[in-house]
Amino acid sequence: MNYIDLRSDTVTKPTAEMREAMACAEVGDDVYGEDPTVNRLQEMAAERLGKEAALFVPTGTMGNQLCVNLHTRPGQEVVFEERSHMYNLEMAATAALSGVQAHPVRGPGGILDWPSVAAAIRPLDTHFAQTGLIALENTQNLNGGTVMSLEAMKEICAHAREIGIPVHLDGARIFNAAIALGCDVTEIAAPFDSVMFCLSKGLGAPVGSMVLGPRAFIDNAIPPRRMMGGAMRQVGVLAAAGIVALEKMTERLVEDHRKARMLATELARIPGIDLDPERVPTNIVVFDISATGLTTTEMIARLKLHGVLATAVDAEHMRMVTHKDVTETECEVALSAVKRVITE
Ligand code: TLP
Repeated sequence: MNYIDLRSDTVTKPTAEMREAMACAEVGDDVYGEDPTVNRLQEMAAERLGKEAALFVPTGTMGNQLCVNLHTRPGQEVVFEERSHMYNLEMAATAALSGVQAHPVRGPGGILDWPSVAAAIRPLDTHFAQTGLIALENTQNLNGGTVMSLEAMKEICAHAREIGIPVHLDGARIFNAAIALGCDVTEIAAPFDSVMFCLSKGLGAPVGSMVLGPRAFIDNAIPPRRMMGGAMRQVGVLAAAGIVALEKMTERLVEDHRKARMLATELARIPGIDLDPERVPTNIVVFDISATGLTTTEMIARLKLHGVLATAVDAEHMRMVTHKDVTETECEVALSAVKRVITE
C-alpha cells in the first residue's frame, strides 16, 4: 500500500540531485580528516550558521549528546523544557553517557523564558547538583513545531553567560524556525555556545546532522564522537547529500509550513478535535483528540487502515508532520481519513 506518511519529516527520501551527488562524491577517510566532501560540508555549514566550525555526525541525537558531554561534568544537571526531544526521546542519554541528570522545566505555553529557567538553577550549596548546561529547542517538536522568539533565546543566553552556564540549541529544525521568525539562521545561532541541526529532516538528506560551535569546542568533539561510535570513513557519500540539502532545500520549507497550516485549519473544524491553527507556525501539527473518545493508539491504527500514517505525542495528542514527500492533495485525503475514523 502507498501510505500517506505524516509520521515525520524524517521519512523524506533523497532527491534525484542528492542521489547523483552521492554517486559522484569525492571521498577519503574522514577519521584522518581526509574526506574532501565532508570537509566542504563542514565549512559550508559553519559559514551558513555563522559559527567558527562544524562537525558532521550521523544523527541529531549524537550531536545533542556530544554537546552535553562536552559542556558538563558527571554529577551536574541539564535544564530542559519538559517536552524537549533531549529530555523525552533520547533514551536518557544525558544520564547514561554523561552522568548528568535532567532538570525539566515547563515554560509558559511550552516556551521557556528566563524566569522559568532561572527558577531551575540551583543555589551554590553542597546538597544540590549544579547546572552544567541549559538546552533549548527551536523549533519545538512535541509542542507542535512552536518557535521561540529571538528575544527569548537572546535573553536566556545573555543571563546564562553572566553566571557562566553554557547554552546549547537543539536546532534540529533551525531552518524551519528561521522561516517562521523571518530571520537568518545566523541570528538564531549567534547567542548559543553550541548548536545542532539536522540535514535528514525537512531538508531531505538521507542521514546526518551537524554540530557547530567555536573551533576548540569542535576539535574537542572529535574524541567523544568516536567514543559514541560516530567516527565514519568514506562518508563523503552522505555529506554530498547534505551539501545539496543546504544549498537547495532550505527555502522550500515554507511550502511545508503552508501545508501544515492548511491541515491544521481543516482539522480544527472537525468536531472532537481541539487545535488552534494559529499556533501552528511550522510543519508540525499536534492536536488533542480526547473529545473524540478515541485514544491516539486507536486513531493511529484506524488511520493506517485508511492509508494514512501518523504518530502521537501521548494518549490524547496526535502528531502529523508535513514535508516535501507529501502533497497538498494527500493532506486533503488524510483529512478525509481523520473525519471518517472519527465518525465510524
Ligand atoms: N525527531 C524525530 C523523532 O525522534 C521523534 C521526529 O520524528 O521528529 N531533536 C529534535 C527536535 C528532533 O525532532 C529529533 C528527531 C532529534 C533531535 C534527533 O534526531 P535523530 O533522529 O537524527 O537522532
